[in-house]
Amino acid sequence: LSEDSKLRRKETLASMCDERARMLQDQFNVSLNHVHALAILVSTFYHGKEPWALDQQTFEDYTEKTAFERPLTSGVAYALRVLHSEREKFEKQQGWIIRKMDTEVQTLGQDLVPEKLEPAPVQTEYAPVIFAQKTVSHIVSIDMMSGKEDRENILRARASGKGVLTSPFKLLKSNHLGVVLTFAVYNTDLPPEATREQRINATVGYLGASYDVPSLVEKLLHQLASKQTIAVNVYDTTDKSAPIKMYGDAANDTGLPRISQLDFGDPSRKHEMHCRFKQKP
Ligand code: WA2
Repeated sequence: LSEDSKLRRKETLASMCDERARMLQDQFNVSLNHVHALAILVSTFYHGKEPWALDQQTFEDYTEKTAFERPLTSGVAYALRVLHSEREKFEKQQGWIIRKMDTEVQTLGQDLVPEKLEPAPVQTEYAPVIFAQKTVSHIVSIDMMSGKEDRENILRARASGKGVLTSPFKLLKSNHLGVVLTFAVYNTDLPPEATREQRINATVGYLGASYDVPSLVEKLLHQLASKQTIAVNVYDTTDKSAPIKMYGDAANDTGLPRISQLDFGDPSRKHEMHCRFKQKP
């Protein structure tokens, strides 16, 4: 292969990879903005109104009809902040008890029902899901603070006021790695310069979206009809020494990959797309 065609091949790969990375990033950003808007909707119609102008059925209908606004998401849900002192009253009111997240039960039983889960052990506070899009109805009543990744996200979201992302982990009722995006919902309009303390105190709940990354990236790349040409991998590279593969098959080695940066809006997480030609020239 001449130096010239080698260079051209490299440039082609770079532009294809950049295009795919940009598409993925843009679609993620679109859905992030809509999840943010949903958090404001909950704040307005649930916490801002007496009596409540939002219930599970309304949330379900609304989120189904607006699902097209949140590309790449597999579902959205709202978890309420419940202090231990309010637990008994809350459970009576709901007619169900707060359950502990159990990844074993959740992935083994495809017909998972929350009734199979243990009651949440005593904690100072909980984050049970009270509203869910139909696609993730299996997480209603589960304490999101009882899952490691969800808990970290909740704590980071409410202290920062920003949308935050988990590292990749196995979502409930899914066999793939996914990520969760969380926005805190506050009971007052906080000034932009509010302290962490003020934010934590004003927190009333958490609006989250789950992303089943492999199936959603697959769908996206499918639209581009280049799957025979290039192999795409997506990594969480937050820990540079231990990247986590979120999408793609084992690399069939055809030389160095093109690496395109991905920005999913949470500065404490880093992501990259790696692209390779599937065939040697
Ligand atoms: N949503 C869907 N599947 C999951 C999951 C989750 N979290 N965690 C594990 N599997 C209600 O941040 C608040 C959604 C968590 C939001």
